[in-house]
Amino acid sequence: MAQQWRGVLREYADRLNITDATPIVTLGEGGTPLIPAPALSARTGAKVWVKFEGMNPTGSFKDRGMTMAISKAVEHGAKAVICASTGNTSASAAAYATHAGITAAVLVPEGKIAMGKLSQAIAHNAELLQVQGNFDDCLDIARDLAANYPVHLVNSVNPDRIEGQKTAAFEVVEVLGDAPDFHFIPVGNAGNYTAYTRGYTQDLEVGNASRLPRMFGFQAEGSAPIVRGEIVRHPDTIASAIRIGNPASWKLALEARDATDGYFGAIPDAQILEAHRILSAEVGIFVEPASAISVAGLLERSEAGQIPAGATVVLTVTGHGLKDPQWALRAADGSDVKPTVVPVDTAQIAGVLGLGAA
Ligand code: AN7
Repeated sequence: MAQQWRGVLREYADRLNITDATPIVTLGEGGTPLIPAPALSARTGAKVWVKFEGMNPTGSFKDRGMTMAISKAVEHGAKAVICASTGNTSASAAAYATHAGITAAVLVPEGKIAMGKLSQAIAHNAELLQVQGNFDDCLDIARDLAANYPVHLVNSVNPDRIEGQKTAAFEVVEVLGDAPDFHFIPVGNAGNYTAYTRGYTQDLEVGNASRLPRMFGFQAEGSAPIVRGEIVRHPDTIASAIRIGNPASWKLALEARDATDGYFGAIPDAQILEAHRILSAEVGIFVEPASAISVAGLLERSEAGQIPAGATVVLTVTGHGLKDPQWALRAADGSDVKPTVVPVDTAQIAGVLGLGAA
């Protein structure tokens, strides 16, 4: 019988901070596809690959960090975990906590998280509270609660999260045989940007890779504190996952940028949605808007002449399109997409489809 993928803690046990005493809480996360994207290669002249993190058990990259954070929480005897979230962390925390038989409390900004993510957290039995504030307010409160009450914090300020998330870089290096030249990634709290840099650095140190990729991170223009160099009090973007004005891993991300000759850029919402359409319609990968910013960032940097022909480029797309599917039903001009309605009639349908005569 073939053995199935065992989740990132077991697959990478020798490279992670775990011991035989760590109870492994897994839903089989990781092992996600690295997909060649000929349409993006044709547009840019680079060799473009997409790391599709929507293929994780709860539909986002958060599962890599959550298997680690919840396993460690259980190892330390935690009965309850807490997180603030723009949606994906809450869905992941809820799923892993309930699998482990402990409670997840999640704080989300009221009315500002995608329906799919809200449904997931509730389905997985989280104590979900909608806070009348933004994500940054939620994170402040979650930190406060964890510092003063018997509840374990599983936001990415918890180093176990970053530790688990670095496994995505290991997978990229295994498939390509080396690190890519460039790695493009969405940035909210900048935890994942930091995690990939750690993973690639570890691969370089042990000789699995010969170089570090240049780490290129992108924030939405209305929510771009790292690019602007100051906290954004009222962050705003349709990419709700990265609507974050005061990133938790800000300092670590700047260190990672400097270590990799990296870059942070800001992308307007209209370009995020255009990239979302290109990735869905030309590559066949459906993501949530925040994830499409990797594609938008590549197109912008390529047009700016910053991506040499033939460079190997990996784009991480962080969350599945089914979490926040409404954007596909909006056309480039902003109008609603209305699928054509037809009668039960083969000849008429053939006509509408332009199939010619039978
Ligand atoms: C799809 O769920 O912060 O820069 O609370 O859901 O590591 O924060 C989500 C972040 C990118 C940004 N893409 O990653 C949360 C949360 C998607 C995301 C990010 C998030 P970080």
